[in-house]
Amino acid sequence: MQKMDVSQFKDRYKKKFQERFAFNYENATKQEQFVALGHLVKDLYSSDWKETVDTYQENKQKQVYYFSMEFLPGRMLKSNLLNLGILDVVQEGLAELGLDLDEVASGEMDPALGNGGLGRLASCFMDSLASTGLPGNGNGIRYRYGLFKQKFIDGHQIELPENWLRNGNVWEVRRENKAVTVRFGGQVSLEPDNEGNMHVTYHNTQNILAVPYDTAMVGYQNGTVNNLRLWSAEIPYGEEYLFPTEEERNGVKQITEYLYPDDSNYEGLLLRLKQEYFFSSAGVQSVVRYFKQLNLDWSYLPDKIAIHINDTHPTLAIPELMRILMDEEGLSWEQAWEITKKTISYTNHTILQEAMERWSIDMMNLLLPRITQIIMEINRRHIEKKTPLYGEDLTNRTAIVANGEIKMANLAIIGSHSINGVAKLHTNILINHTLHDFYLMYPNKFNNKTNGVTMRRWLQISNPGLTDLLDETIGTEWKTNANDIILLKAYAEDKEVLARIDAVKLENKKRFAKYVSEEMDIEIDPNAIFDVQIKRLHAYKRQLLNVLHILDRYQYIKDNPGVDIPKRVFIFGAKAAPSYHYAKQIIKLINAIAEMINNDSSLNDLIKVVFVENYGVSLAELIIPAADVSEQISLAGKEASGTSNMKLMANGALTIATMDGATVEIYDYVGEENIYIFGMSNEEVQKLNAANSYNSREIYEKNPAVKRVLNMLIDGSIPGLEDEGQDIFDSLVKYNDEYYLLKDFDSYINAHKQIDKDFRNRETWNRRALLNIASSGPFSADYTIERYADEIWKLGAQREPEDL
Ligand code: 26M
Repeated sequence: MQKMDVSQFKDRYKKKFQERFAFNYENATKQEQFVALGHLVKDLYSSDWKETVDTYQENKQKQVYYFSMEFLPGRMLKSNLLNLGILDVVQEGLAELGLDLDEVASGEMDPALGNGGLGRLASCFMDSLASTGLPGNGNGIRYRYGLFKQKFIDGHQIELPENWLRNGNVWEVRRENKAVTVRFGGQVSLEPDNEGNMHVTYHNTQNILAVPYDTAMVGYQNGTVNNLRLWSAEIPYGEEYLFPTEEERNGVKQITEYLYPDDSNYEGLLLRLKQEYFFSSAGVQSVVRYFKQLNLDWSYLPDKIAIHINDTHPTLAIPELMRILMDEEGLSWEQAWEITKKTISYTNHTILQEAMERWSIDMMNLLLPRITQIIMEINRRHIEKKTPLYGEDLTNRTAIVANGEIKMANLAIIGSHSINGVAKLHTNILINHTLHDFYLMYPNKFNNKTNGVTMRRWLQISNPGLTDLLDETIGTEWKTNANDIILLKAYAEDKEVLARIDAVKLENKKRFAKYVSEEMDIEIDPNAIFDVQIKRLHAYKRQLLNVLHILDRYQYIKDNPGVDIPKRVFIFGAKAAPSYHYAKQIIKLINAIAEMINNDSSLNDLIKVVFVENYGVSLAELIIPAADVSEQISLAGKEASGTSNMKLMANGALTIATMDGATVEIYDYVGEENIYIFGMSNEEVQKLNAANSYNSREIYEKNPAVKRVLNMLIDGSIPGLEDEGQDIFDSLVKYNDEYYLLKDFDSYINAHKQIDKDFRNRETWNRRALLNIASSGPFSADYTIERYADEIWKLGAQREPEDL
């Protein structure tokens, strides 16, 4: 891309605005100001976009297709400006035009096409693929409505539709000429032709058009612009008559209408299955169509294409690739199977049994008869081949089909060449526990790829103050080589740098405090400890343990008026799945204690509770740079990785945590003096599970602090609670506290007491913050993606026809 100076930018912007809106930018809304800028930016990368795609094809480079049901890209304006290397020019140019970049940027909708960690990871990976210059494409669904917009009414979560396309979408390009047909329902028959080859014919299928919308994924100042392809379901042109009723027409639109808002609990719903097949099939078809243009023998497909499936949601890509290779391209089962396994790889993101996808065979058979046949045959051959080698018991435990259901994880493992976990601990649990049977069969398929985050969005864009500090102390190499951030360690004793770290944090806290004051009408002191827990609401993540600490602290302050401890602001951001009753009760509880505490002047502002509404990527960018303390307090063994832990660390927050997920690796890098570890380890949890001896009521009876705090839930101390107090109390006392909160209570409280002490010593605290920032380099998604590329996708070394 050609460089552009400030005055050139101003001219182009004025012209662009005039072209699009035919009036002056000064009188426009920020949405309009954004749209004009977005189109200008798109002009700037469009030739690189085309060139990147053409180059991959001309060089016949191996490409990876990242299939994900969810993407959470966040607003793209600043990211594109940064990656194009014109963030400063545009900021300055807009300022000279009397506009503020942040204001204009807020005119963009934040596409919430994902639930949480899994979707955000997919978007970090897209950024890293482009920024490391790797040929990687996204494949997903263009949901008409994103994840619901969260409102609090009387402290309860209310879900509103999120019409993110309301003002159009400047970044996407509709590519009707690349549309494909996806078939549902009907019957299949297998008939031999004259030469005795079997032919599959379909009858009475419902044919749906999958139309791709492409979005550029701009690499960091390297000229690479990759593609994210999201599919939308439509009635095929000229076939409207086949969908005569309103209901039938709606049925088509329905497929890509909205994102399922649940990220922890699987429900076998037909529409969800339609979504999964829809984008898997469309993606595989478009990949195969591309491969055919290369004019190579089918056996080269795995040398040119890697398909990665993000959790089991796109697993139907496996039988779909089999179907196309056999039924449409005439390959034998054996040929198709070898190619499919070599092409596909799979990431597991959870060990929670309730989140494992299983589909009823009957439902699958009605919706996808041919795909079901293929899955049954994969299963039959698997059992036939493995039983003599591993015996009946082990083999049957790995069966894809059991009890009238199809187990998607089993299909994903058997039909791929690689399965990875997302943190060392998680992978070890998969190997030794959850998927041990498969490990015995396929030890070489298993590998770990610890998650990472893009430091461009999560440091450069969201924390410009810290970015400047880094540039001025250690130079700018860290921006392309995140491990260089370790150079900051040399400044651990530099009082000036430590004071600057403090000053940057304070500025970020003021920025967030301003938001809280304006949007929530709560005044918080920027000098208080900002203690942050931001993640989906789930019992295993133990937001409730955080609440118990707050209530304990509340009691302590009530008992000791005028006590001298640092002020704390407890900051929560969390959405609950709409059907997750218990999680919604916790939301109500947090809002109720916020109401109680924030309005109690006798507390002298020593505690405040801020529960932001509608937490998502944009709010994360505001909160994370302002955090002093990062809460990563899941029950050990339950959080596969976590990624907010990495973002918060890179922004200088100190972590209070159990030894779970990738937080274990944060501990390894930053060292025990610079992190607050508490609670049971995974081994201790396993032992306690096995012993079957846990008795939460006994802790309640014997530990006075626990008793006092829990009693607050049921004795009317917290105004505004209805059933929630009793239900939550019962979950902890009567139903034996499934996630062992009470067991970890004391050590959690003690860790927080240590934080109070340590925060007082500003220099020591700032040094620890510095060491956290300096140790965050290994969590750059650039490294994660390079390991995927080298070890799973083999994007570098590929077999060429002449190598044979
Ligand atoms: C499944 C079936 C039906 C409807 C929805 C789902 C579903 C959607 C999302 C299930 C799980 C989903 O996401 C799980 C997830 O986000 N897992 C998180 O992945 C992160 C990235 O690897 C990890 O850091 C988190 O620890 C893990 O909880």
